[in-house]
Amino acid sequence: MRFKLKLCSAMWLCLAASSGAAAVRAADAPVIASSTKAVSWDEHSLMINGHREFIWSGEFHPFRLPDTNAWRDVYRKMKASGFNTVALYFNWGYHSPAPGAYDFTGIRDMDLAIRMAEEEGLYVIVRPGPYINAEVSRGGFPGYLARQTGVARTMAPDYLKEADDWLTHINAIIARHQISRGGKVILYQVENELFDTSDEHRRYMDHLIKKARADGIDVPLFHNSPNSLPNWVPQGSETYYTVAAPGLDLYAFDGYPGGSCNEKGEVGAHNPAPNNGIYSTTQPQIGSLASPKTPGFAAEYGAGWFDYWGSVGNYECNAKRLGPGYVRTFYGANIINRVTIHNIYMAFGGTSWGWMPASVVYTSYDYGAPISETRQLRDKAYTLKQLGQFTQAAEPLLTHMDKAEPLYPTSDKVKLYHNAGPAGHLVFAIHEPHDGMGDDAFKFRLTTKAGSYLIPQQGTLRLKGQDAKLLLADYGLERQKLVYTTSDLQTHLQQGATDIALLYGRVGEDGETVLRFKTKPKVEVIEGLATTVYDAKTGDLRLNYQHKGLIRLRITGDAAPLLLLIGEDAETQKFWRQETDKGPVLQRTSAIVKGAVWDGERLNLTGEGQTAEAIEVWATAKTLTFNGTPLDAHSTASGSLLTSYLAEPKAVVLPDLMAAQWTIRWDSREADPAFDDSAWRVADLKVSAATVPTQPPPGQPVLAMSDYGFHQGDVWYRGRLTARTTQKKLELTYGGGAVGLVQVWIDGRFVGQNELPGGFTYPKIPTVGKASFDVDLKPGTHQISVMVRNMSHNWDLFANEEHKEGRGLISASLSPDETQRFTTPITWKIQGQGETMDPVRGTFNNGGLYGERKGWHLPDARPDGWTPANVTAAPPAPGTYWLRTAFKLDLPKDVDTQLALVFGDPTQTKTDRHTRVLIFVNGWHAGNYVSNVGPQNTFVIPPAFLNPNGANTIALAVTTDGKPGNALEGVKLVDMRQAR
Ligand code: IPT
Repeated sequence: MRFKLKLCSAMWLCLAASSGAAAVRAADAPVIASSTKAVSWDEHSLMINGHREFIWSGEFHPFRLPDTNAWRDVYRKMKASGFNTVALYFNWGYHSPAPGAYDFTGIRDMDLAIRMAEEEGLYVIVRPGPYINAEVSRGGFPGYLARQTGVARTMAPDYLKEADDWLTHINAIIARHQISRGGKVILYQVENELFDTSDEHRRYMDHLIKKARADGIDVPLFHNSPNSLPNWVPQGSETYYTVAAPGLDLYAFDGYPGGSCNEKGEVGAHNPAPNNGIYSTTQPQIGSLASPKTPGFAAEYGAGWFDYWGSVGNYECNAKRLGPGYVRTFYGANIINRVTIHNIYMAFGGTSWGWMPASVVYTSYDYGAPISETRQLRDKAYTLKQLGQFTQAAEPLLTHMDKAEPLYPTSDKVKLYHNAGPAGHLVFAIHEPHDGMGDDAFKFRLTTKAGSYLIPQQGTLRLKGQDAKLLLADYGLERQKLVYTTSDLQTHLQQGATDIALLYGRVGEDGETVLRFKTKPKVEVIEGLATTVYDAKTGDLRLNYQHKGLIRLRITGDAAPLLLLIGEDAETQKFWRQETDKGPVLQRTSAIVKGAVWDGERLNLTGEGQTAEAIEVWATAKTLTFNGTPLDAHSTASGSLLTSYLAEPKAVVLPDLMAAQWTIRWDSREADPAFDDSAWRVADLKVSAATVPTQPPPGQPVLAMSDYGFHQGDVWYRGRLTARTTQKKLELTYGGGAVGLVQVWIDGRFVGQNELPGGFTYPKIPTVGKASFDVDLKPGTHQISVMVRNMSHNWDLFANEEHKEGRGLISASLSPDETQRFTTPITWKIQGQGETMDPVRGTFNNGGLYGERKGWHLPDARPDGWTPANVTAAPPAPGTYWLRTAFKLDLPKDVDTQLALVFGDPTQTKTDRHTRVLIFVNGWHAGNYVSNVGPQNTFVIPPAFLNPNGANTIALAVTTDGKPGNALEGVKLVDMRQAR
């Protein structure tokens, strides 16, 4: 059967796929014994070494942060924000420039990427492909696959040979980090979003599953079904709708139901949060219902969205659309739907530097994620922290609960979901419909072992705007009995004799919390306002309050004394929690606390602050330090230590690049008829491995760059021809990706250029262009030079070989005029960036510009041949010229200073200048600027690209048609973020 995607958000996916295959029953392949005991599961949750765990994960791509120190910063910020797991894609093409050649050193050290996550206390979900999509060029395939005739992601022998080689390499690294061998890798993803479930793809999946097992992968295997489709479930769970993959252990789905901002940069109407598990009512059923014996598992759940060339710059907007309200409603819905393995995409997006980005995106992959490209925590990171701490504190309940009696709110604008398990009850309150934005007050009757209540008994319980609440009842709050609360729980812990609990709610909203005591407890209000009523008959202590500031109560009853902290969001979002050798510790500060380690009685905190910050610490410590600085603390009535930390980031003095000495050097030498191309490869292939639309026309040689082993950036062609009659028309077909460019010279004269537009890829924007030039070639021999800027290769989302669409020239026809189509034969030579790589910076760093081939981008490029320049002066000629400057930095030590390069006016997303720049910082290709397309003109420089205390170089390869109006705008070095 075939079914259309019904569940898609308002995105390009809706246009896309339908399942191609019949539902499969038994498969031909034998079932392979699944995981070792280290990771087991049932329908409720994963169990790690027998212990139920709520997997609260975020996605991170080490290849988008070419700075191994910064990896640790991201991991620590993730941990601090409440994540207990990181999911990592590995990008095959990033490691392998040529068949059989692999590099896992330096920034490509994936053993280190996993090891660091382990050191920071995160579980690891690995996603090695071979195909990953991820908005990277060719979806992670190496360039050389574009030379293969076998169809990728099938059993084609040429493809499988290389795919297996990749897996052998990456699996060896993964295998030794598995939890079964003392590491923290708990789950392994096979392939990525294989929409089509044809027999061929099932054989391919089966092959990959067996390959993983043969390589020693013993943790559970899963596949991420696109768009919540119920495909690729474990064998035995297949239904009329679903396709099984024998040997897969878990079913997982991907979903981006939150949508994205519109083309005008407006947040737009919110989508309703779907039920992705036990409350799903859609057919086919998704989430835990598609696979009733495995835990609900969101392998990717939107935490932002990518942005495209020519947009209005939507990252900040997407961060807002998928902001705190989205986090509470959509992720909250997942929690009540028992999605207990929850990975958000992305936790930190990063930078698609060099030629890494796929055609659908530009350099910044900020994604509107909770951790921005500058490694700043956005608002929603703090909402995620509240939820993350909750999933860990309430883990026994969340990982073992089932649907309980339906609840009926007094308002039909509110919907309540009710789960219960051995550890208590969970009520999820959300608007009805789920995208409701009203101000809806409600009450509801809840009956648990602890009694039957009309909630709230006093004050108002409401949902206002995009909001949802996760409410607990009949719940063991450490040594206390919680009857119910209309506040959300953030965390609870024990410190010696004392229990501490942290509750929160929207500012100004009423809250009601009922605790149970045998005898009347003593209630001290340390700070804030709360009323208490004790009912000796029931033993209920009812607290009523407004969520405003931070209320502090000490309640001393028959169990341990309880410090109850109840705050508005902004207050409880300042709380950080770490697990230490001596149990959990808690801090309250607007600085970020990333770690807490004991040294005897001294607690050493690490983190980062941006201003002077108060720090309040709950720990049985005598003394405190923060980043090594001793803190002068005094104890408070709340049983905490209060101190302050002077973050005091020193003002950074950055060089004014516009006042610096620049030099210039001409690049496009290949345009000169006298240029020596004797060493270049003759373009003489007859058949291209490129997909059909980009085959050369009959009689012409293959020109597509990949067939000659050139894979990214700029590629040059030099042709020779003899015209019998006057030639009037030159027509070129070229593959450039979104925003691609072709420039043409004949006999040394510039003929013109053609640019492909930016835009959103689905519905598809052109990635192959046609350019037509009027020429006037008299009979005789001529020389023609063509430069194609290949902005990137397509992905292969639908496994249809799109990644092989040709790049560079596809065809070139020179004819006497429009009507006479006889084409003068041209013999071509080609030159570009081959299947080699800069041993440090990698294969995506460079294309094939003359200057790149000669190393002009490198910091040690020789000064001869460069002359003094004015950066904003008119371009010397059509083509490419280089601008270079050297500057010194003296950044303060132990301050994390994040710099960026800004072109022109950062408040404008595009200009009318047709100016393009390849940006090199100390030889590292930091990004691509296209002034007339935009939106990006601020380029975050990964810290490791810079020498913070010493000499640095910037080299800009500027490409224009030579018109004075297309001169480069100014360029500045700016400080984006400082923390110490
Ligand atoms: C899903 C991919 O698995 C992931 O690699 C990335 O491309 C993400 O989308 C979008 O950023 S594909 C899914 C949306 C069909």
